[in-house]
Amino acid sequence: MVTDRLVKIPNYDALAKAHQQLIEQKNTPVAETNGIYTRYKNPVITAAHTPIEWRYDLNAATNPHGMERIGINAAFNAGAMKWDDKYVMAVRVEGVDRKSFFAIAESPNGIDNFRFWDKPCVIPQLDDADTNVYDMRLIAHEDGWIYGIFCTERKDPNAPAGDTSAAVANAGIVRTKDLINWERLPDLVSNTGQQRNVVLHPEFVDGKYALYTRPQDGFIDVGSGGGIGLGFIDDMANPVVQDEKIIFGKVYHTIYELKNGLGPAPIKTDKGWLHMAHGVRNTAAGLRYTSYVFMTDLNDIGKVTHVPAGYFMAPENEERVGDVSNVLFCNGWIADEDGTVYIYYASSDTRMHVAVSTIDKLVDYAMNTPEDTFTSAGSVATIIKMVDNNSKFL
Ligand code: M1P
Repeated sequence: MVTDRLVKIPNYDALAKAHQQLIEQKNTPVAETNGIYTRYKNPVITAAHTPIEWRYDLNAATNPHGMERIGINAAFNAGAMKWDDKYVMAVRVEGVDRKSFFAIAESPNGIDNFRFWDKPCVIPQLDDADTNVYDMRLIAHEDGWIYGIFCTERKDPNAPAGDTSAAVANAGIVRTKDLINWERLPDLVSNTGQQRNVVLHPEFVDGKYALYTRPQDGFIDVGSGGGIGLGFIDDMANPVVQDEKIIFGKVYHTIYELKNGLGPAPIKTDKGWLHMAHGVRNTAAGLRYTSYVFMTDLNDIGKVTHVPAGYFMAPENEERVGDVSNVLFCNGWIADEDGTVYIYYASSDTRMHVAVSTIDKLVDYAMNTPEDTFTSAGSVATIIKMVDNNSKFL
């Protein structure tokens, strides 16, 4: 009996070796630190981390030139959580076809060796199918489910004829017990036209689910809307937001002048809830995205208690350049049992990085960094106060 012998593409061994080397590359902290966090040298996930078998037809009979058949453009804006003693991210992987999807990558130590699971996540579709999905926040809720809240984007049905870019963004919701099987729930129902950067609070508040929102008038522009909102939901299977109120608005001449949005779900500390968000301002070179930190009251989660002035992290060096340059975006962090916090951030809509801090340091930063005075003279007064206080040490 004659059987076809399976032969792998000729470049497979070289591809596999390079891929393995990339994944196993040891990451090291960079020397410079502001005392608040330490960046790590290498990006933790890039497009090149995606498995070879997602991209290459490995059969030499059907791919004699060993060509890449499915191109991956970027891997960024990942939600994160600790799962089964591993550091996992739900990564926004974007193909060269511009479609984003989610894929889980895990690491044994949180700083390197991130490896994608075998296949991307299969997100069940509603009657109104998603055109594009992105920026999942992973939240282990006290109800026992892990929720994935993400942006679902569809073509604007009211776009004028010929307008092929107008879109509508809303929050899509899935839940899982194993990060493999995802149950799709209805999309968020809120009073505003569009929503992005929606995040679930990890605990019930007066028996309700609490949701951080970011209402917006248009797809890119938040318009007269915007700011970080807080609303409540009785049942995640019927996600109608009630009592949505803005708890952190846009402010003139700040890093969140144009728009802002919550990053990951907040971390509970004994001093309050620690939040990471992003702020956007416009410049002659386009939009600039930086991250910032604030705290809310432990018992009144709508009450902002501490807001350090300015950004927490801004894109630096190579981070400044990518598909959408000058963007630093964080929607995932992990607080470990020993108080270490792994901050996963994307640079320029292209790749993922990690910076490491601790809950103590982040709380100290949030509570003791001077607040914005909103004027140059105020900034000068803040510095002079510091200098005067320091004079006894000089
Ligand atoms: O391109 C920068 C970011 O733009 C959007 O964020 P926001 O809704 O806050 O403006 C999102 O598309 C995000 O994915 C992207 O990183």
